[in-house]
Amino acid sequence: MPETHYRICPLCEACCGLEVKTDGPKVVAIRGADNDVFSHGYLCPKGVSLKDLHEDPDRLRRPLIKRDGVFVEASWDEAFAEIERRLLPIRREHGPDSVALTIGNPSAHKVSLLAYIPRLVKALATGNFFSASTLDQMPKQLSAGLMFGHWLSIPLPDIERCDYLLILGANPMISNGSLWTVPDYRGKAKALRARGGRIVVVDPRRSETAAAADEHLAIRPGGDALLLAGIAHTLFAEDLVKLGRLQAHVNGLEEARAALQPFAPELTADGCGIPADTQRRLARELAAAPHAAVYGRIGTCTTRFGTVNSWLVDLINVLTGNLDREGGAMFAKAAAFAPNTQGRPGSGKGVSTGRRRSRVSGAPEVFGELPITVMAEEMETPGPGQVKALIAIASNPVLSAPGGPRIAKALEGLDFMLSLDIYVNETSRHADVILPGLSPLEDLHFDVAFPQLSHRNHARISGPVFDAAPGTPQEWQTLLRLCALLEGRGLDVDVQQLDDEAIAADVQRFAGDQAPAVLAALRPWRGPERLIDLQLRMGPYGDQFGRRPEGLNLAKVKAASTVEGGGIDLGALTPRIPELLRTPSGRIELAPPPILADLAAVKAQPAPAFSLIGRRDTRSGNSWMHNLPVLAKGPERCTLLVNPGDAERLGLAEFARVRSSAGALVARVERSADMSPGVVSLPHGWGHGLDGVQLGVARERPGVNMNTLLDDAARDPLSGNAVLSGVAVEIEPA
Ligand SMILES: Nc1nc2c(c(=O)[nH]1)N[C@H]1C(S)=C(S)[C@@H](COP(=O)(O)OP(=O)(O)OC[C@H]3O[C@@H](n4cnc5c(=O)[nH]c(N)nc54)[C@H](O)[C@@H]3O)O[C@H]1N2
Ligand SMILES: Nc1nc2c(c(=O)[nH]1)N[C@H]1C(S)=C(S)[C@@H](COP(=O)(O)OP(=O)(O)OC[C@H]3O[C@@H](n4cnc5c(=O)[nH]c(N)nc54)[C@H](O)[C@@H]3O)O[C@H]1N2
Ligand code: SF4
Ligand SMILES: [Mo]
Repeated sequence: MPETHYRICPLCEACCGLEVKTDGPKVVAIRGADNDVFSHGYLCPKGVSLKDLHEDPDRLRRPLIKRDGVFVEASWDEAFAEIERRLLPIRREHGPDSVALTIGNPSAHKVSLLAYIPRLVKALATGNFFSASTLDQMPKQLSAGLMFGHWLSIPLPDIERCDYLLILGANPMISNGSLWTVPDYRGKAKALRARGGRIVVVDPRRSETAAAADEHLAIRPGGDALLLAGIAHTLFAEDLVKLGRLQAHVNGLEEARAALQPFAPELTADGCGIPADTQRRLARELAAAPHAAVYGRIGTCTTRFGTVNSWLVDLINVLTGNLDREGGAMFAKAAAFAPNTQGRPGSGKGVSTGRRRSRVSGAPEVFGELPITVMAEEMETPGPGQVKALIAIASNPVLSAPGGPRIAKALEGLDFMLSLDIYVNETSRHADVILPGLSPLEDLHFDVAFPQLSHRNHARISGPVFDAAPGTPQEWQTLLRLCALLEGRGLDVDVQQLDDEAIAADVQRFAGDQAPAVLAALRPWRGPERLIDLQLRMGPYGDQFGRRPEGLNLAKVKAASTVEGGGIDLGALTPRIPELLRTPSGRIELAPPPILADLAAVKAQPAPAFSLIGRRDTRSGNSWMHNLPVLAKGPERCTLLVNPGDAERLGLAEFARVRSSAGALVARVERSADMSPGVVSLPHGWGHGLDGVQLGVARERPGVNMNTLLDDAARDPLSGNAVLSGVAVEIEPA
């Protein structure tokens, strides 16, 4: 019987609502759900690939245990017994820090993982906690935490009401947005320009987003701090600062002014490659536009001054009166799980970092995490506190982090490694046990993180399209079982009971003496659904367990999230300051001391012969979607983009050797007039040709791992984020 299902796509931050047509156990078609209140029918080729992912014969369906170097299928009970036998003695003998944890990108898209990983973190109690955040957005989290009091209070462009958008280091036309959940950026950008607005894109490459904008400024890689400081300097120098409503809610304006004094555009121009008069013009245009927003992403985060950049972006939004104003850079108000809607409104504890440091390099902890680029050295370096075992959840650092070969070697040296993953890939091939997750089509989907970053407020949920094979646990059940093992409760646990205990503790924290009544009200639900119901009902739109009967609860959101309904629209973003703030002062901190101290270190760097930058393409998702036929077809994508003049001068033909201080590789050359002279680009997430990788499709065109060229010691010292862009390389024909 043909059936039509509604399903939210878990493959990127756009969170599109999809319509999945099935016939029995087969997926017949996937398209955008026209009735989705948020994505209105938009989808990209990756959404369609959920069919291939579901059917992929290489996708793991059963646990694997490595015996004599070879993976063999095992039952879930056997796999947990192996974990108990091998992992627990290591922890007992060497202490909690000896077991590291690393969390990868897909975790952010799965309620089954994201809502339950905190329980594992607590049970493990390890100081060696790593994630993809330090390859990505940690600088933005830190600047937002220092300025607004919580690391998830991140402003994003209100694109539908904005008429001047300055984008730095982001390519939403391809990435579909990041820390900015904005399905169909292309359509929204077009509409912005059609109503007379203007988009300016700052990028060393004429990216797809730059090509579709009014103006492209080819910055020198790593030059954003100079450019942004030049703009902020001009706002002060030309008396263009107008805080408007925010006047009463800021601290540190004079400190910020003084710190930016040395950055006159005439002095920053050479270092960033953007002429002084252009910098001044940008400042004036931002100040004059009725509704303007500055947005910076990966290209601004993954550099030495990632935190300074992230702060400058929001500082400029404040100085031009555009922060928290319609059409400017605003804050979402999520229906559930949003820390900035919980606790006392208007002030809070704020954030702190550096409460401890990594053992080998002394890198400071940020929000409980250490930089993922210190993970290998913590495994390699003997002594008390050495990492002897690893739990990797949806994480592929061998391809996604700098120094992949070093990481692979360090993993080989571990006494035990457990992967929660759906493939035997570059990282999980090193595991002793692999526990698979489900196909997304077998999974419940509710976005925990991205409604906190969405350009419009909404509440949606989607249920499984297919039942999982009998006896296959959902990932939250796997995590709870792991927690029980670590807590010494053994193998024979009742997962349902573990879940009941966990929720009871949550409810106690939230509801105090109302806890028994709240627990009773949640009774129809189990697992993540119960957590979601709790969060929705206590959230800013919630029914408050009956005190606001017209409010939201899970049953209502479910009923509205169907092929016919596509969720609940909660409206355009609304101003949230001061209510959102959780700084101790109850104000926006414009001049956080650690950031001002690092700003003083910003200066022009000598230009290398060539700078290497990254890129993403439509049919990729970091390191793991290259095994899906619908995405893998078409021209080769792992190519080195080189400016045609540079290619000519170097005499490059089909292949080039790329060398850095960290490594070397040979890549296929693609000449591109979109590249600035002296800048070359390679995508990340490739290099599938390693021994033991069981990815039949991806191995046919494995590509090369650009992260072998990156130095794992290069970090933003404030956030611990890796430097992934603007790396000096030499190029020669090969
Ligand atoms: N040079 C360079 N490197 C980069 C970047 C860059 O721009 N340039 N970008 C960085 C960024 S932003 C990020 S986020 C990281 C991403 O790097 P990672 O966090 O390592 O994420 P992925 O590469 O997406 O790998 C995801 C892993 O999760 C597995 N997986 C997929 N779905 C599931 C599931 O449902 N359950 C489980 N348990 N596992 C699953 C996949 O098989 C894969 O092993 O890469 C970073 N690396
Ligand atoms: N199709 C696809 N979509 C994805 C992903 C994917 O792998 N494929 N990954 C997802 C993930 S995990 C993330 S975090 C997001 C990231 O989403 P985005 O932040 O939009 O990431 P990119 O597409 O890598 O765009 C970064 C841009 O920064 C530019 N850049 C590089 N160095 C510099 C610099 O020094 N200064 C400036 N101003 N620009 C610079 C690059 O040329 C590039 O165009 O994308 C997500 N969406
Ligand atoms: S844009 Fe992102 S969320 Fe939308 S269909 Fe593509 S991968 Fe899925
Ligand atoms: Mo990312």
